[in-house]
Amino acid sequence: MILIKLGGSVITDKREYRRFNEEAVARLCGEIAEAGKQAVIVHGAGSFGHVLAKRHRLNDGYIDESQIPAVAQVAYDVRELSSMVVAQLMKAGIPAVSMPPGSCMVMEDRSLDMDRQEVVSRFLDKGIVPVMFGDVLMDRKLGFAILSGDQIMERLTEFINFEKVIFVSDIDGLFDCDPKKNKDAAMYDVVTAETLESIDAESSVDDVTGGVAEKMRWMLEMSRGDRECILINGTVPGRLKAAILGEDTVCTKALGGI
Ligand code: IP8
Repeated sequence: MILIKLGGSVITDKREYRRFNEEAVARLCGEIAEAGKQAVIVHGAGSFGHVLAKRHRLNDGYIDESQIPAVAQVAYDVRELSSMVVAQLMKAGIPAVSMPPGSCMVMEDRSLDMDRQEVVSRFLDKGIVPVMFGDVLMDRKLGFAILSGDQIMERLTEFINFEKVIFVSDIDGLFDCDPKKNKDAAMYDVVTAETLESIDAESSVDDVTGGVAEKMRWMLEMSRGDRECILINGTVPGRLKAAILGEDTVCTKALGGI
């Protein structure tokens, strides 16, 4: 069983409100189908979630009534996005069901309250792929808040024994500094707890490196036990399928946990 996160930067155009990257999603769903392994899919919100969530400060929780229509609009937009992702999965021959987290879960001070996953396992038992996504959730303390796809991933790994976790983004992997600003930036093929220690030592002098350390820590946390956590560039055809099948491809692999 594999856990795949389709990042918002790949499935949407982040620069434009509600712009769906249909072509990329169709290809990625085709790659998942061709690889033929059972999967749970989580996707990001991209421009279907972040634009309005930021404008109306939804992650700060309830401030005033003016935010309420935006809560409903974001919930609507990310459900539409999820339906479009599911439509592409089904076109590729994968039976899939969208499970909106905000419709069945709550948060407590931005922490997801998910104590069981019966519904996920029952879908999986019948060969149906559950699709979850970053959403706006009711929050016991804050009124409402934003749940990221990454938070769902973390919780799912506590319940299900995934052999592999794959993050599909629009970059080739993790770099030691920003590759857009520094042509000498080097990509990590493999990261372990030792790599993180060496980065941590430098992060106090470099913000970008600090950001890399954060991502690395996150990937390592997801790679406990025998599980690999892989970051790939989903804008390049073939890499997702190769990563699912365990074939050689350009990526960063986190191993061994922390
Ligand atoms: O794209 C964010 O989820 P993410 C969810 O996985 C919303 O960070 C609604 C902005």
